[in-house]
Amino acid sequence: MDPLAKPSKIEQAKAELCGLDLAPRLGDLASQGWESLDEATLTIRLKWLGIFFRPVTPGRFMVRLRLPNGVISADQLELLAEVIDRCGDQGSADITTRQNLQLRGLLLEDMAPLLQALEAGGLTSRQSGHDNPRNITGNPLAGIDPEEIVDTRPLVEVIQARLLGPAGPRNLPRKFNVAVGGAPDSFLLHNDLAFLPAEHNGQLGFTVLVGGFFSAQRNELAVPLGLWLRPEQLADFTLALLCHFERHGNRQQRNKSRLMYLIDQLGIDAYREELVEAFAEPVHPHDGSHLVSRAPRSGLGVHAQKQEGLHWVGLHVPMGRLDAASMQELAALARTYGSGELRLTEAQNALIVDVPCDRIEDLLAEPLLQRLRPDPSTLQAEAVSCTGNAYCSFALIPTKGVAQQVLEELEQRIELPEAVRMHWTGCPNACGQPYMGQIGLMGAKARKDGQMVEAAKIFLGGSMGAEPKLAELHEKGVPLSDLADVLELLLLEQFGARRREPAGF
Ligand code: SRM
Ligand code: SF4
Repeated sequence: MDPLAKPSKIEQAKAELCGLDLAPRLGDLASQGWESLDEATLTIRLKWLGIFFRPVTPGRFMVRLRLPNGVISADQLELLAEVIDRCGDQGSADITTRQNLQLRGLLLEDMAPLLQALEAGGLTSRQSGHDNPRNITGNPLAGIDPEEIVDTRPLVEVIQARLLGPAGPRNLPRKFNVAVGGAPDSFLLHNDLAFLPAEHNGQLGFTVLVGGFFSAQRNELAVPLGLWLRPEQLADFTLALLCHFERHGNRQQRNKSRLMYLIDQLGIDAYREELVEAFAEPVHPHDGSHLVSRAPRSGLGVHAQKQEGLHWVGLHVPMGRLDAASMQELAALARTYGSGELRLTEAQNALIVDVPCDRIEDLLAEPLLQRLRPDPSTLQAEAVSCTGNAYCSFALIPTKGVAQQVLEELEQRIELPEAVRMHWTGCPNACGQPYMGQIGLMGAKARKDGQMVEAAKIFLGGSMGAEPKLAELHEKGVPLSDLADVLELLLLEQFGARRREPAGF
């Protein structure tokens, strides 16, 4: 990195004014009207407050929350349902691939009251976008999981509090993903910083992995840093690592600014030494071995919790998209049948927790469960999809719509014995984590009959199991009109699918 090189335009905008300082001015900005805002405020700074300008729906903003560990209460879900309900037809919400929620259809004048309402409801959207530490993920079953190694909720909460607190970073060189594992199926290697449960001298703590990320340029799984930490050290260590990244990360080339590039530049040993010095607490060297050994459970259906007599009921949310009415109903069900708490998963589904045995049957008979099914088809069960071109200007295809349509078409044609993890994403930014799918699909363009048409690249072989592996390119551009046929063949030949008998046979 050339220290004399001029900082990028984005860096200049961030240095001029931190988006967090816009919070008290949101009312004024709204009275000016979004059209009069300068580009840096509209497209960069507002993201420090979790507010996203959507060029595809100008004037209708998206708000990305933070839901540490994917935990949300019925009251909070209801509050969010009311917010999008007020947006009429434009209002909706998406469960994201980081156990989180995004609200759509909001006006700039909604923002000041919304941020106040979020705070009053114990929620925040702060620093959820752009060059900030993103929603911190953990075991979606934390605290109720019979297979739990360690409850990730308090750890995730303390890390979030430290990062958003007064000493937390305000101007990172790039986005930053942190995750804490707590079960044998906590796959987290796509994060910049992942803590995986590990033993050291008979004591349970965490081994540290660094540098995982996906991008249009490069995709990497996190690598062992060679350190072991006690649980109570995670938050301060994360802060020290982020402060180091804030000082030393690349601010000249945005496409080389994720943490892995800094690790490449310093070398993992020198990087570790610098962190150990910055952290200034005793840490232990570690070989990186850990207690995570298999791909994440879907969590769908009825499962016994570790608390005797209680169950969680995992509901499939098609493509992670919710409307206000479904959110209200979901909140009401969580209150009526459970303890009033829900969990969101990276697979974009929702779990109702703490349901006593004698309430399960009634819950399963609720009309909402015909749409948000505990037992979706094996094709739908593990499908994940990014936003797509309905709201995202990077998208090359309408991801959620295409995914839903193709899967429904395939359901008519084939039977699949076991769920196949299909990850759909609209462009090479890979928000839908296509490299983690057994099948990954990515929006693309291809030529068909002499015309450029919407298409999908197909990736195969991603594994989140004991030997994690990123999926590799299999087809570089299948026109969307041929996609169901191509996937049908793939599922028949490689995933044990069988053709359905024609109707009336
Ligand atoms: Fe993402 C940018 C949506 C998870 C990699 N991502 C975007 C933007 C903000 C682009 C934009 O301004 O339109 C998308 C907003 C669209 C919208 O209106 O919803 C967007 N990303 C999403 C979400 C909503 C996809 C989803 O449907 O679930 C996910 C929100 C997570 C959250 O709650 O915070 C989301 N994005 C991811 C992930 C997956 C993950 O975190 O596990 C990745 C890959 C992992 C990673 O970051 O290393 C991801 N998003 C990107 C990138 C490429 C980053 C890079 O280093 O180049 C971009 C583009 C960028 O940052 O320049 C991007
Ligand atoms: Fe948008 Fe591309 Fe991310 Fe999909 S993968 S949400 S299209 S940036």
